[in-house]
Amino acid sequence: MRRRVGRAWRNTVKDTVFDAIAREEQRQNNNVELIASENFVSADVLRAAGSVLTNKYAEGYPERTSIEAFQRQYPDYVHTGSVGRYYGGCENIDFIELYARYMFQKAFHTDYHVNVQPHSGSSANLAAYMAVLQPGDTILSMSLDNGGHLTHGSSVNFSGKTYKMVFYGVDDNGYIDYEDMRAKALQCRPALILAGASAYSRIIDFARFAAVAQEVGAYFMVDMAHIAGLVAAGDHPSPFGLADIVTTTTHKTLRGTRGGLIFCRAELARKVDSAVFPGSQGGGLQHVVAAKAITACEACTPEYVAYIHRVVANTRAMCDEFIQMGYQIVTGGTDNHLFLIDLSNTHPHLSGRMVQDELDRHGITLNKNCVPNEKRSPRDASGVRIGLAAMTTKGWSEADCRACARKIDEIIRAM
Ligand code: DSN
Repeated sequence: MRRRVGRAWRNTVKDTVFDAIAREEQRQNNNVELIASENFVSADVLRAAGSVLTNKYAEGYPERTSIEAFQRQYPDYVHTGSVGRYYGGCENIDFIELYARYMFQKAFHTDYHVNVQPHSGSSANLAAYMAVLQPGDTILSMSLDNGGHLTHGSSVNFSGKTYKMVFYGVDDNGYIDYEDMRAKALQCRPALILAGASAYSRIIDFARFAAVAQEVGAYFMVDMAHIAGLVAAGDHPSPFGLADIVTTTTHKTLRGTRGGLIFCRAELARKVDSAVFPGSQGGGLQHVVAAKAITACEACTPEYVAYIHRVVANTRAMCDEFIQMGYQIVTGGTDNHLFLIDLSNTHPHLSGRMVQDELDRHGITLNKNCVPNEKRSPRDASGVRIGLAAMTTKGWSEADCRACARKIDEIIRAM
């Protein structure tokens, strides 16, 4: 009897979690999701992420015997980087990890070395810096309030605490100020120049960054987390061939499991591998690595490429509707999957946070965002960021996006 009570209690406790998961599933099904960094994964990605691979420890990298077996099946696979696991029983894990690498090379049309183990984008950036920099070295990156990312040198993040940061930003029109970036590079002689952003709606000119990096003798790193899907689909110029290191998450436009990746030139492969393990992580999350492999397979399909084309078209359509209604858009438009509405001139009585909260009450989810020359605190912000990757996965058309813009305007006008 006591045992049954115990089991019942345990089930009630578990149900508390499963009930909350069910509620979140319902929220995701019912809400309009406009957060530019979110997406909805396929059933196959979920299946791999929820698989028994979570039971396996696999510190290290595929064994030589596994690599040879893999190459017999996939003769065009060229192995780079570290070799050898610290645990037995890794033959299936090895195959999946090698397949993930192989398929990501195909997805991005690159022969760069791929490390598929970073647990997140932050972990990927941490390991990428560790691979080529010493504490105190200078990084030149885009400032957070101009669209950069926390791990690109924010003073409250490990990056800003470990390295000396110099920032470039955007010009008066909201575009990256390449001249300013070059001037700062010549002045501070950084060890690494970083391109990439989490709130920038225009094409990033990687070739221009690479030229400056070469001029000052710096490593060139690209964090393509937001635009990875567009790079894979050919809707944004590729950083491969220009950057020494490319990091990304796998869960934004790439539409995969939550996680990170590092690509690098072959000569940096061992440095990058050892910065991930044992440098900054222990055992890989091998169920997540399997889900990444599925993500890579999906990114290689014509259906995925067509999806990304629709994301770009949908984003333009919604942005255009806002412009026609008189909203101020940073840079005046978008080339990718997101855009930023600047409320500071058109709606000075509203903060981004107020708009975010009011839209939440109407089942529309987005996030407040700082705008260039921000006057409010980041907690309030003067803008909102809108992305269409998730709703395009749900099947939205350009007409749906325009209708949603009008609905948002109706809600904002009533505030
Ligand atoms: N937090 C993510 C975003 O929303 O862009 C970046 O890591």
